[in-house]
Amino acid sequence: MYGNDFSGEDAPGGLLGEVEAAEAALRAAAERDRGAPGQDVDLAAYFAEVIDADQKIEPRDWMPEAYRRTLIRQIAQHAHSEIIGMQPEGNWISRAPSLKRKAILLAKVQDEAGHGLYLYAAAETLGISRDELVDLLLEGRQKYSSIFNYPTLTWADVGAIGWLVDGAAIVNQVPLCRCSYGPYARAMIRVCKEESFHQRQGYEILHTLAHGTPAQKAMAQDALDRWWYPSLAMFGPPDSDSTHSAQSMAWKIKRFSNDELRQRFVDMCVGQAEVLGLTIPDPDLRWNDERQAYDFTQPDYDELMRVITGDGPCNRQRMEHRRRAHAEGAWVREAAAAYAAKQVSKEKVAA
Ligand code: FAQ
Repeated sequence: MYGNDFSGEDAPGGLLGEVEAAEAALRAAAERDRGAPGQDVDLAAYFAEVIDADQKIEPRDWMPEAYRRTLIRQIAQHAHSEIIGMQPEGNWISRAPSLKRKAILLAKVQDEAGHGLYLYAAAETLGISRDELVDLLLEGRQKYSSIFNYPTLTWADVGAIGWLVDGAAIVNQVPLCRCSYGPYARAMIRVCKEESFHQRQGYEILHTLAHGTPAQKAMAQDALDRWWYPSLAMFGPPDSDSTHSAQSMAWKIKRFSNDELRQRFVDMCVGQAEVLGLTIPDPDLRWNDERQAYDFTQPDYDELMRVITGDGPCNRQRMEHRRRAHAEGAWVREAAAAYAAKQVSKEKVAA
């Protein structure tokens, strides 16, 4: 067992096997494409039929306004999370313990920027611009994942983020590869393949520390102690308090509930922690034979709500940094726009 190499029962090859199966299903759905509806078709009924048949809604298709708004909310929140998520890890680029570790971390943080880009592009297909989305984040009108409001205090935290945060992200995102909205599903396939690699690099950092000196092992354990519950909280409020789950599942945007995915994550981590020789900080964690799953202590959902509403340990710092980076990058955007305009006018002259 290494990183996310565990045998899943749902698909051969574990989570990556599921991504491949989702990719094949996506291709098959495209081949069965029903094309645009005829002129006299009831558009709402056609939308429901496409969802029922497990085909994809594409940007050209009619969709209920609430479906469009839900997708913009979720995809934008996801995109913002990737971009803000660069900060806690970026904090360690200059302090990584070796050149090799530095190069790997640099590449990983750069990948997160790429994920943000795919996701903003997917959201743009819903009729909102990237500039508008960025403004909504900067004005505090859209969210990003709670997890990125926790500080990275030691190098082991970079390992814990890879193992637990990327691990939770994959468990949450593999089902999104089967999301009913085509551009989001396609973006997720690519993101999941890369996240899987990220998870392994984090696991490898922790494995090295956990098998190093007693001080290194203690540092790894301390990181697990601090990141475990915030990682469980990433899956969102419990099903009983989840505002959007029922509708999102009916539309096949979400395929599993928050609690189902949280359980799946815990079940995946237990064996991996054993291989690391680290202890998950939950005295009530134990196998339940009847449920064929682990019983575990839930995260503190009041803390989750505090962090979501802006009162986590690093919310202000993260947003201040994002606003500063956005302002300092204005000249780059202006230069790129001026260059693009110049190219267009050159092409016009040549035509
Ligand atoms: N943080 O009704 P639900 C990553 C909000 S990417 C903040 O259950 P839903 C990669 C929720 O928006 C991590 N807010 O909502 C990486 C809603 O608020 P609203 C991001 C949260 O949408 C790794 C309210 O609570 N991943 O880590 C959170 O059905 C390393 C009620 O909740 C995604 O975004 C939270 N944890 O389910 C990058 C995946 N949980 O809008 C760098 C896509 C809930 O009504 C380094 N998103 N809320 O005011 C999803 O799957 C879903 O949106 C959920 C929430 C599952 C997060």
